[in-house]
Amino acid sequence: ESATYYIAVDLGATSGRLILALFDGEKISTEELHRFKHPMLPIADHLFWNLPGLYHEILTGLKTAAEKLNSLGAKARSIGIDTWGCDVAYFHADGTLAGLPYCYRDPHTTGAVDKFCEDMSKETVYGKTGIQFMDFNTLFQLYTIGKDQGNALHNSDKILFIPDALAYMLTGEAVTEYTVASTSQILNPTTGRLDDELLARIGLSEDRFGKLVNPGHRIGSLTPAVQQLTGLGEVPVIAVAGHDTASAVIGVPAKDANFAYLSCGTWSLLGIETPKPIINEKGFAYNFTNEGGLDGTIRYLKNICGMWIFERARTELKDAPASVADLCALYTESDIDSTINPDDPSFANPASMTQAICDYCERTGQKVPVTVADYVRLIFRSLALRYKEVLGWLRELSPKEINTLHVIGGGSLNAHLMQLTANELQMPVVAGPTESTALGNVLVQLRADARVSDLSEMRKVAINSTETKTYLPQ
Ligand code: LRH
Repeated sequence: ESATYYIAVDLGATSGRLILALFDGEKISTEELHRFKHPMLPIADHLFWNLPGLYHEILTGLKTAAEKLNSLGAKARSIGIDTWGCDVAYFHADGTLAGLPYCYRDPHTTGAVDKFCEDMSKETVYGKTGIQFMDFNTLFQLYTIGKDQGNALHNSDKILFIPDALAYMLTGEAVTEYTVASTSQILNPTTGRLDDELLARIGLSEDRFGKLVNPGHRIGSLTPAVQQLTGLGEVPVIAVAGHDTASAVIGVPAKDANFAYLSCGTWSLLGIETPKPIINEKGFAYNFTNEGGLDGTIRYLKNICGMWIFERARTELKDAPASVADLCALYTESDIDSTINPDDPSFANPASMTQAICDYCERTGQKVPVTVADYVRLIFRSLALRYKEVLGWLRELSPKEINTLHVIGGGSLNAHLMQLTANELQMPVVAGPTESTALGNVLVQLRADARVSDLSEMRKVAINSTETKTYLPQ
């Protein structure tokens, strides 16, 4: 069969990219067409996302895609968008934006879980949603801003998750894609629907959201204005697994079911894929989450604060090598034994990350890092130790045996972290692909285009499309 092209828009919390993918019937090859940073914007004492700016970057990338495709004499079969989870955008009935989306790192939700749960117990909320408690979950964001009057939430017609918001701007069609809705803590994974009682608690009803759709749904075509501006023509936008972590898990090049994954980017998401939700007391106590995946699968996982700490710290370290590889190589030049708990709230968004690390070490009676190498070693060791702890819990909770860890995302390139992780976990670590999120995005588009069938066939394509590196425990 002939080769077909797809466009993946993949937005992480610090940078975004547009990828042109070619499927030859066996494997996907990708080319990055556009990459951009998108910092959080401090406005009026809050942190916001520049959604119009993101939209503009997407249009720029789509234009580049059109030029590239024209030069190849080819057309794109579809476009898919995935982004980080939990945040939402507000729209007026006429399709215009009602204010900027709050960024999940805005501290306005600090303490929101406890406040919300004064009226509905944590057990009840967990029983309904199976979602780990984090103050920034959509439920608590909407609860927090709902208490103030006169803001975008109250003044708007529709509430859309970020991937759906961008698809809406491109097509004029409003949907709520299931995987991104699943991480909001408003959706019930057993019924697969938004929970009426939780919605009532935040004074909202289902009709404020888009129509709930599954990954693979055709949202609509680019609007005539977007077609003209980009030169792309009438290309459909497909609801892929809009939550980036869901797309990343689809892209895991796994040969059998007995694997855990670690999606290693700004966050480290460590978990397994299960056929149905696991909602029990132990999972509640360990604060594990049941997010939705493809075809009713569940991503049973835990959020670990990941490369965020490293990325933030490196911008503050004088004399730090500019290249990540050179920076990581410093690992062996320190022998500091201090470690931090990456999930300590003090690392969520401190004014200075290096200061927060030093304060933590002092508080816990450990040696304070001094050199750049100290920071590198301290951060990597702390992450590997946390992975070990969380994997131990996962093994207690998992209905299946876990014998391999697949690490996907940018962090999989970090050889020291991968080897440390294999050593701590005493398990083989299969690293790669780095762009599994974009791969998962494209795989769902392939299926919507009837070029692959089920998840196991999609994983075969993922294997064909990926080079991995295996780290054995030492
Ligand atoms: C990773 C991620 C994660 C969410 C967080 C807000 O990018 O989507 O799954 O919990 O961002």
